Amino acid sequence: MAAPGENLRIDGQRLWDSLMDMAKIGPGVAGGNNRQTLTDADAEGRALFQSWCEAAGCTMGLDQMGNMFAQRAGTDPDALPVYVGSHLDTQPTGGKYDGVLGVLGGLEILRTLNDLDVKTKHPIVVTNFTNEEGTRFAPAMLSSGVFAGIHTQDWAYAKTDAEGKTFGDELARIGWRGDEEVGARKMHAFFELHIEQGPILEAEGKDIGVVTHGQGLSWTQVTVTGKDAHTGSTPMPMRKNAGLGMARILEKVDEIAWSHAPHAVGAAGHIDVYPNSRNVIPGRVVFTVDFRSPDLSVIEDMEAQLKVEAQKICDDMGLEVAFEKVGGFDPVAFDEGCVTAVRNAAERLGYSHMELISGAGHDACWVNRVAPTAMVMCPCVDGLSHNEAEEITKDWAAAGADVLLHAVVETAEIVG
Ligand code: HGY
Ligand code: MN
Ligand code: MN
Repeated sequence: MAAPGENLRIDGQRLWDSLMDMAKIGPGVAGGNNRQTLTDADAEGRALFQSWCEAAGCTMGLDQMGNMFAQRAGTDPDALPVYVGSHLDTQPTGGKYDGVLGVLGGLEILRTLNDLDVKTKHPIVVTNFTNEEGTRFAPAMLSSGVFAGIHTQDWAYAKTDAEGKTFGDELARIGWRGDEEVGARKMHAFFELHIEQGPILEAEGKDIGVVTHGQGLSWTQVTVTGKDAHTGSTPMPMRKNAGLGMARILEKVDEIAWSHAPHAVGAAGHIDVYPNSRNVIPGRVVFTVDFRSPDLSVIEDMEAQLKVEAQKICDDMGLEVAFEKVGGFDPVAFDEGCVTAVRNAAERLGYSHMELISGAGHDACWVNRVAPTAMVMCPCVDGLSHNEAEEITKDWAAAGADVLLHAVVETAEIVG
Protein backbone atom coordinates (compact mmCIF):
# COMPACT_ATOMS: atom_id res chain seq x y z
CA MET A 1 0.00 0.00 0.00
CA ALA A 2 1.27 3.45 -0.94
CA ALA A 3 2.26 5.33 2.19
CA PRO A 4 1.18 8.97 2.41
CA GLY A 5 3.87 11.62 2.06
CA GLU A 6 5.39 12.92 5.28
CA ASN A 7 4.09 16.40 4.44
CA LEU A 8 0.49 15.20 4.80
CA ARG A 9 -0.50 16.84 8.08
CA ILE A 10 -3.69 17.91 9.79
CA ASP A 11 -4.58 21.50 10.66
CA GLY A 12 -3.57 21.72 14.31
CA GLN A 13 -5.25 25.07 14.96
CA ARG A 14 -8.57 23.90 13.50
CA LEU A 15 -8.44 20.76 15.68
CA TRP A 16 -7.64 22.84 18.76
CA ASP A 17 -10.47 25.28 18.01
CA SER A 18 -12.92 22.37 17.68
CA LEU A 19 -11.74 20.92 21.00
CA MET A 20 -12.27 24.29 22.68
CA ASP A 21 -15.72 24.74 21.08
CA MET A 22 -16.82 21.26 22.25
CA ALA A 23 -15.47 22.03 25.73
CA LYS A 24 -17.98 24.89 26.03
CA ILE A 25 -20.77 22.28 26.12
CA GLY A 26 -21.39 20.73 29.54
CA PRO A 27 -18.78 22.84 31.33
CA GLY A 28 -17.48 21.72 34.71
CA VAL A 29 -16.91 24.03 37.67
CA ALA A 30 -13.10 24.15 37.40
CA GLY A 31 -12.30 24.50 33.72
CA GLY A 32 -13.09 20.94 32.64
CA ASN A 33 -16.29 19.23 31.58
CA ASN A 34 -19.35 17.56 33.07
CA ARG A 35 -20.97 16.23 29.90
CA GLN A 36 -22.18 12.90 31.26
CA THR A 37 -23.76 10.37 28.97
CA LEU A 38 -27.40 10.79 27.89
CA THR A 39 -27.74 14.16 29.58
CA ASP A 40 -28.98 17.26 27.75
CA ALA A 41 -25.34 18.38 27.54
CA ASP A 42 -24.44 15.10 25.82
CA ALA A 43 -27.29 15.69 23.35
CA GLU A 44 -25.98 19.20 22.67
CA GLY A 45 -22.45 17.91 22.09
CA ARG A 46 -23.77 15.24 19.73
CA ALA A 47 -25.67 17.86 17.72
CA LEU A 48 -22.56 20.04 17.41
CA PHE A 49 -20.46 17.05 16.30
CA GLN A 50 -23.12 16.06 13.75
CA SER A 51 -23.29 19.60 12.35
CA TRP A 52 -19.53 19.58 11.85
CA CYS A 53 -19.63 16.16 10.16
CA GLU A 54 -22.43 17.24 7.83
CA ALA A 55 -20.49 20.39 6.98
CA ALA A 56 -17.62 18.08 6.03
CA GLY A 57 -19.93 16.23 3.63
CA CYS A 58 -20.33 13.09 5.74
CA THR A 59 -23.24 10.67 5.60
CA MET A 60 -24.51 10.17 9.15
CA GLY A 61 -25.55 6.88 10.78
CA LEU A 62 -26.97 6.22 14.27
CA ASP A 63 -27.50 2.81 15.90
CA GLN A 64 -29.83 1.64 18.65
CA MET A 65 -27.25 2.37 21.36
CA GLY A 66 -26.83 5.93 20.12
CA ASN A 67 -23.43 5.21 18.58
CA MET A 68 -22.85 7.88 15.91
CA PHE A 69 -21.13 7.21 12.57
CA ALA A 70 -19.97 9.89 10.10
CA GLN A 71 -18.88 8.37 6.79
CA ARG A 72 -16.61 9.91 4.14
CA ALA A 73 -17.07 7.97 0.88
CA GLY A 74 -14.26 5.87 -0.56
CA THR A 75 -13.72 5.15 -4.25
CA ASP A 76 -14.80 1.52 -3.68
CA PRO A 77 -18.23 1.50 -2.03
CA ASP A 78 -17.94 -2.25 -1.46
CA ALA A 79 -14.72 -1.90 0.54
CA LEU A 80 -15.21 -2.15 4.31
CA PRO A 81 -14.65 1.24 5.92
CA VAL A 82 -11.73 2.16 8.15
CA TYR A 83 -13.22 3.45 11.41
CA VAL A 84 -11.73 5.99 13.78
CA GLY A 85 -13.26 7.39 16.92
CA SER A 86 -13.72 7.38 20.66
CA HIS A 87 -16.33 9.03 22.95
CA LEU A 88 -17.78 12.49 23.68
CA ASP A 89 -19.19 11.69 27.12
CA THR A 90 -17.14 12.82 30.11
CA GLN A 91 -16.70 12.11 33.79
CA PRO A 92 -18.63 14.40 36.17
CA THR A 93 -15.34 16.17 36.87
CA GLY A 94 -13.78 15.31 33.53
CA GLY A 95 -11.25 16.96 31.29
CA LYS A 96 -11.67 18.52 27.85
CA TYR A 97 -9.69 15.86 25.97
CA ASP A 98 -10.50 12.36 27.34
CA GLY A 99 -12.37 10.74 24.44
CA VAL A 100 -13.07 14.04 22.71
CA LEU A 101 -9.60 14.15 21.15
CA GLY A 102 -10.25 10.80 19.48
CA VAL A 103 -13.60 11.84 18.01
CA LEU A 104 -12.56 15.32 16.88
CA GLY A 105 -9.14 14.04 15.78
CA GLY A 106 -11.05 11.66 13.52
CA LEU A 107 -13.14 14.54 12.18
CA GLU A 108 -9.96 16.54 11.56
CA ILE A 109 -8.70 13.69 9.36
CA LEU A 110 -11.79 14.00 7.15
CA ARG A 111 -11.50 17.79 7.03
CA THR A 112 -7.83 17.47 5.97
CA LEU A 113 -8.54 14.88 3.28
CA ASN A 114 -11.32 17.11 1.95
CA ASP A 115 -9.00 20.14 1.87
CA LEU A 116 -6.41 18.21 -0.14
CA ASP A 117 -9.00 16.29 -2.19
CA VAL A 118 -7.29 13.04 -1.22
CA LYS A 119 -9.28 9.96 -2.18
CA THR A 120 -9.09 6.60 -0.45
CA LYS A 121 -10.29 3.21 -1.64
CA HIS A 122 -11.95 2.38 1.68
CA PRO A 123 -14.54 4.74 3.14
CA ILE A 124 -13.53 6.33 6.45
CA VAL A 125 -16.02 6.54 9.33
CA VAL A 126 -15.69 8.70 12.45
CA THR A 127 -17.45 7.20 15.47
CA ASN A 128 -18.78 8.52 18.78
CA PHE A 129 -19.47 5.58 21.12
CA THR A 130 -22.16 6.19 23.73
CA ASN A 131 -21.30 5.94 27.44
CA GLU A 132 -17.63 5.00 27.37
CA GLU A 133 -17.11 6.32 30.90
CA GLY A 134 -19.58 4.05 32.67
CA THR A 135 -20.00 6.63 35.43
CA ARG A 136 -23.74 7.26 35.14
CA PHE A 137 -24.53 3.80 33.77
CA ALA A 138 -22.03 1.06 34.64
CA PRO A 139 -20.08 -0.60 33.14
CA ALA A 140 -17.60 1.49 31.20
CA MET A 141 -17.44 1.07 27.41
CA LEU A 142 -21.09 -0.03 27.51
CA SER A 143 -22.03 0.71 23.89
CA SER A 144 -18.81 -0.48 22.27
CA GLY A 145 -19.39 -3.59 24.37
CA VAL A 146 -22.84 -4.09 22.81
CA PHE A 147 -21.34 -3.31 19.38
CA ALA A 148 -18.73 -6.06 19.92
CA GLY A 149 -21.34 -8.55 21.14
CA ILE A 150 -20.07 -8.57 24.74
CA HIS A 151 -23.33 -7.27 26.25
CA THR A 152 -26.89 -7.63 24.97
CA GLN A 153 -28.79 -4.47 24.08
CA ASP A 154 -31.59 -5.35 26.51
CA TRP A 155 -29.08 -5.71 29.35
CA ALA A 156 -27.62 -2.32 28.48
CA TYR A 157 -31.04 -0.65 28.15
CA ALA A 158 -31.98 -1.84 31.65
CA LYS A 159 -28.92 -0.29 33.34
CA THR A 160 -29.97 2.39 35.81
CA ASP A 161 -28.33 5.55 37.11
CA ALA A 162 -28.31 6.74 40.75
CA GLU A 163 -31.83 8.17 40.28
CA GLY A 164 -33.18 4.89 38.89
CA LYS A 165 -33.49 6.19 35.32
CA THR A 166 -32.72 3.52 32.70
CA PHE A 167 -30.21 3.83 29.87
CA GLY A 168 -32.91 2.97 27.31
CA ASP A 169 -35.31 5.64 28.58
CA GLU A 170 -32.64 8.32 28.77
CA LEU A 171 -31.34 7.52 25.27
CA ALA A 172 -34.88 7.91 23.92
CA ARG A 173 -35.48 11.05 26.00
CA ILE A 174 -32.52 12.90 24.50
CA GLY A 175 -33.63 11.82 21.03
CA TRP A 176 -30.45 9.99 20.03
CA ARG A 177 -31.67 6.42 19.72
CA GLY A 178 -31.11 5.36 16.11
CA ASP A 179 -32.58 2.53 14.07
CA GLU A 180 -29.41 0.75 12.95
CA GLU A 181 -28.81 -2.68 14.43
CA VAL A 182 -25.86 -2.43 16.83
CA GLY A 183 -22.80 -4.25 15.52
CA ALA A 184 -24.18 -4.75 12.01
CA ARG A 185 -21.47 -2.47 10.68
CA LYS A 186 -18.32 -4.39 9.70
CA MET A 187 -14.93 -2.69 9.91
CA HIS A 188 -11.78 -3.05 7.82
CA ALA A 189 -9.91 -1.65 10.83
CA PHE A 190 -10.44 0.64 13.82
CA PHE A 191 -8.04 3.28 15.20
CA GLU A 192 -8.54 5.29 18.40
CA LEU A 193 -6.54 8.39 19.33
CA HIS A 194 -6.60 9.04 23.08
CA ILE A 195 -4.66 10.97 25.70
CA GLU A 196 -2.48 8.63 27.77
CA GLN A 197 -4.16 9.53 31.07
CA GLY A 198 -0.90 8.56 32.77
CA PRO A 199 2.60 10.07 33.23
CA ILE A 200 4.82 7.83 31.08
CA LEU A 201 4.99 9.66 27.71
CA GLU A 202 5.56 13.06 29.28
CA ALA A 203 8.20 11.65 31.66
CA GLU A 204 9.99 9.92 28.77
CA GLY A 205 9.73 13.01 26.56
CA LYS A 206 7.82 11.15 23.84
CA ASP A 207 5.18 12.70 21.57
CA ILE A 208 3.44 9.44 20.63
CA GLY A 209 2.44 6.21 22.38
CA VAL A 210 2.26 3.22 20.05
CA VAL A 211 -0.23 1.21 22.10
CA THR A 212 0.43 -2.52 21.83
CA HIS A 213 -1.81 -3.68 24.69
CA GLY A 214 -4.51 -2.56 27.10
CA GLN A 215 -4.48 -3.72 30.70
CA GLY A 216 -7.47 -5.66 32.00
CA LEU A 217 -10.08 -4.23 34.36
CA SER A 218 -12.28 -5.66 37.10
CA TRP A 219 -15.12 -3.79 38.87
CA THR A 220 -16.54 -5.59 41.95
CA GLN A 221 -19.42 -3.90 43.71
CA VAL A 222 -19.22 -4.62 47.46
CA THR A 223 -22.23 -4.17 49.79
CA VAL A 224 -21.47 -4.17 53.53
CA THR A 225 -24.48 -4.29 55.86
CA GLY A 226 -24.42 -3.45 59.57
CA LYS A 227 -27.02 -1.52 61.56
CA ASP A 228 -28.05 2.13 61.55
CA ALA A 229 -27.73 3.46 65.11
CA HIS A 230 -27.20 6.69 67.04
CA THR A 231 -23.59 7.90 66.84
CA GLY A 232 -23.87 9.37 70.30
CA SER A 233 -25.77 6.98 72.50
CA THR A 234 -24.73 3.61 71.04
CA PRO A 235 -21.89 2.07 73.13
CA MET A 236 -18.83 1.15 71.01
CA PRO A 237 -19.10 -2.63 71.66
CA MET A 238 -22.69 -2.63 70.37
CA ARG A 239 -21.96 -1.02 67.03
CA LYS A 240 -22.30 -2.71 63.62
CA ASN A 241 -20.54 0.03 61.69
CA ALA A 242 -20.66 -0.71 57.96
CA GLY A 243 -18.62 2.42 57.27
CA LEU A 244 -15.76 1.15 59.43
CA GLY A 245 -15.97 -2.23 57.72
CA MET A 246 -15.62 -0.51 54.35
CA ALA A 247 -12.63 1.50 55.57
CA ARG A 248 -10.82 -1.68 56.66
CA ILE A 249 -11.66 -3.37 53.35
CA LEU A 250 -10.32 -0.40 51.38
CA GLU A 251 -7.07 -0.62 53.32
CA LYS A 252 -6.87 -4.25 52.17
CA VAL A 253 -7.62 -3.24 48.55
CA ASP A 254 -4.56 -1.00 48.64
CA GLU A 255 -2.41 -3.78 50.18
CA ILE A 256 -3.63 -6.30 47.58
CA ALA A 257 -2.68 -4.00 44.68
CA TRP A 258 0.74 -3.31 46.24
CA SER A 259 1.25 -7.06 46.65
CA HIS A 260 1.37 -7.20 42.83
CA ALA A 261 3.59 -4.15 42.30
CA PRO A 262 4.66 -2.57 39.99
CA HIS A 263 1.95 -3.14 37.38
CA ALA A 264 -1.24 -3.80 39.35
CA VAL A 265 -3.49 -1.00 40.63
CA GLY A 266 -6.53 -0.90 42.90
CA ALA A 267 -8.89 1.65 44.46
CA ALA A 268 -12.56 2.46 45.00
CA GLY A 269 -13.87 5.59 43.28
CA HIS A 270 -17.58 4.99 43.82
CA ILE A 271 -18.80 4.95 47.46
CA ASP A 272 -22.40 5.29 48.69
CA VAL A 273 -23.00 5.46 52.44
CA TYR A 274 -26.50 4.98 53.87
CA PRO A 275 -28.21 6.82 55.42
CA ASN A 276 -25.29 9.27 55.10
CA SER A 277 -26.46 11.30 58.10
CA ARG A 278 -23.96 12.96 60.41
CA ASN A 279 -25.35 11.35 63.56
CA VAL A 280 -26.20 7.88 62.27
CA ILE A 281 -23.74 5.00 62.25
CA PRO A 282 -23.82 3.76 58.61
CA GLY A 283 -25.97 0.65 58.40
CA ARG A 284 -25.06 -0.01 54.76
CA VAL A 285 -22.32 1.00 52.37
CA VAL A 286 -22.04 0.16 48.66
CA PHE A 287 -18.74 0.71 46.87
CA THR A 288 -17.01 -0.46 43.67
CA VAL A 289 -13.47 -1.85 43.81
CA ASP A 290 -11.54 -1.16 40.59
CA PHE A 291 -8.59 -3.56 40.08
CA ARG A 292 -6.41 -3.49 36.94
CA SER A 293 -3.36 -5.29 35.59
CA PRO A 294 -1.86 -6.31 32.23
CA ASP A 295 -1.86 -9.88 33.61
CA LEU A 296 -5.24 -11.69 33.84
CA SER A 297 -4.00 -14.10 36.52
CA VAL A 298 -3.09 -11.11 38.70
CA ILE A 299 -6.57 -9.62 38.28
CA GLU A 300 -8.14 -12.96 39.22
CA ASP A 301 -5.87 -13.22 42.28
CA MET A 302 -6.76 -9.68 43.42
CA GLU A 303 -10.50 -10.43 43.02
CA ALA A 304 -10.08 -13.64 45.08
CA GLN A 305 -8.03 -11.92 47.80
CA LEU A 306 -10.65 -9.15 48.05
CA LYS A 307 -13.42 -11.66 48.79
CA VAL A 308 -11.39 -13.60 51.36
CA GLU A 309 -10.15 -10.51 53.20
CA ALA A 310 -13.47 -8.64 53.10
CA GLN A 311 -15.32 -11.70 54.40
CA LYS A 312 -12.80 -12.04 57.27
CA ILE A 313 -13.15 -8.38 58.23
CA CYS A 314 -16.95 -8.50 58.17
CA ASP A 315 -17.12 -11.80 60.09
CA ASP A 316 -14.92 -10.25 62.81
CA MET A 317 -17.18 -7.16 62.97
CA GLY A 318 -20.54 -8.95 62.78
CA LEU A 319 -21.28 -7.39 59.39
CA GLU A 320 -22.79 -8.94 56.24
CA VAL A 321 -20.93 -8.61 52.93
CA ALA A 322 -22.02 -9.30 49.35
CA PHE A 323 -20.12 -9.05 46.06
CA GLU A 324 -21.33 -8.39 42.51
CA LYS A 325 -19.10 -8.24 39.39
CA VAL A 326 -20.37 -5.08 37.64
CA GLY A 327 -17.72 -4.62 34.97
CA GLY A 328 -14.53 -5.91 33.51
CA PHE A 329 -12.56 -7.04 30.55
CA ASP A 330 -9.45 -9.17 29.98
CA PRO A 331 -6.09 -7.64 29.00
CA VAL A 332 -6.03 -6.79 25.29
CA ALA A 333 -3.34 -7.31 22.62
CA PHE A 334 -3.99 -4.98 19.68
CA ASP A 335 -3.65 -6.00 16.02
CA GLU A 336 -0.01 -6.17 14.92
CA GLY A 337 -0.76 -4.84 11.44
CA CYS A 338 -2.57 -1.81 12.83
CA VAL A 339 0.08 -1.25 15.49
CA THR A 340 2.72 -1.33 12.74
CA ALA A 341 0.75 1.28 10.75
CA VAL A 342 0.81 3.53 13.85
CA ARG A 343 4.53 2.97 14.42
CA ASN A 344 5.35 3.57 10.70
CA ALA A 345 3.31 6.78 10.80
CA ALA A 346 5.19 8.13 13.83
CA GLU A 347 8.52 7.29 12.22
CA ARG A 348 7.58 8.77 8.82
CA LEU A 349 6.43 11.98 10.51
CA GLY A 350 9.50 12.18 12.70
CA TYR A 351 7.64 12.11 16.03
CA SER A 352 9.38 10.61 19.06
CA HIS A 353 7.47 7.52 20.12
CA MET A 354 7.50 4.48 22.38
CA GLU A 355 5.43 1.35 22.88
CA LEU A 356 2.85 1.57 25.63
CA ILE A 357 0.32 -0.55 27.50
CA SER A 358 -2.86 1.44 28.04
CA GLY A 359 -3.60 1.88 31.74
CA ALA A 360 -7.15 3.03 31.07
CA GLY A 361 -9.91 1.14 29.32
CA HIS A 362 -11.12 2.36 25.94
CA ASP A 363 -13.75 1.54 23.33
CA ALA A 364 -10.88 0.13 21.25
CA CYS A 365 -10.50 -2.62 23.87
CA TRP A 366 -13.91 -4.01 22.91
CA VAL A 367 -13.81 -3.17 19.20
CA ASN A 368 -10.57 -5.17 19.09
CA ARG A 369 -12.76 -8.26 19.50
CA VAL A 370 -14.49 -7.69 16.13
CA ALA A 371 -12.00 -5.79 13.96
CA PRO A 372 -8.23 -5.24 13.62
CA THR A 373 -7.65 -2.41 16.09
CA ALA A 374 -4.89 -0.18 17.44
CA MET A 375 -4.53 3.03 19.44
CA VAL A 376 -2.45 6.17 19.21
CA MET A 377 -1.73 8.06 22.43
CA CYS A 378 -0.44 11.53 23.17
CA PRO A 379 0.94 12.73 26.51
CA CYS A 380 -1.09 14.69 29.05
CA VAL A 381 0.30 17.19 31.56
CA ASP A 382 1.45 15.48 34.79
CA GLY A 383 -0.33 12.34 33.54
CA LEU A 384 -3.51 13.80 35.03
CA SER A 385 -6.95 12.75 33.77
CA HIS A 386 -10.46 12.22 35.17
CA ASN A 387 -9.81 15.61 36.71
CA GLU A 388 -11.01 19.00 35.42
CA ALA A 389 -7.39 20.16 35.33
CA GLU A 390 -6.61 17.59 32.59
CA GLU A 391 -4.40 19.37 30.04
CA ILE A 392 -2.52 18.66 26.81
CA THR A 393 -0.61 20.92 24.44
CA LYS A 394 -1.78 21.92 20.97
CA ASP A 395 1.35 20.29 19.56
CA TRP A 396 0.67 16.98 21.30
CA ALA A 397 -2.89 17.02 19.93
CA ALA A 398 -1.64 17.76 16.43
CA ALA A 399 1.08 15.09 16.56
CA GLY A 400 -1.44 12.48 17.67
CA ALA A 401 -3.88 13.45 14.93
CA ASP A 402 -1.09 13.47 12.32
CA VAL A 403 -0.14 9.92 13.27
CA LEU A 404 -3.79 8.89 13.29
CA LEU A 405 -4.19 10.45 9.81
CA HIS A 406 -1.26 8.52 8.38
CA ALA A 407 -2.20 5.20 9.98
CA VAL A 408 -5.78 5.55 8.74
CA VAL A 409 -4.90 6.72 5.24
CA GLU A 410 -2.30 3.98 4.80
CA THR A 411 -4.90 1.40 5.86
CA ALA A 412 -7.68 2.99 3.75
CA GLU A 413 -5.34 3.04 0.71
CA ILE A 414 -4.85 6.37 -1.08
CA VAL A 415 -6.17 6.31 -4.66
CA GLY A 416 -4.63 8.43 -7.42
O1 HGY B 1 -12.31 3.38 33.27
C1 HGY B 1 -11.60 3.62 32.30
O2 HGY B 1 -10.49 3.15 32.20
C2 HGY B 1 -12.09 4.53 31.20
O3 HGY B 1 -11.59 5.81 31.44
N1 HGY B 1 -13.53 4.56 31.13
MN1 MN C 1 -11.65 7.88 27.51
MN1 MN D 1 -12.32 8.47 30.83
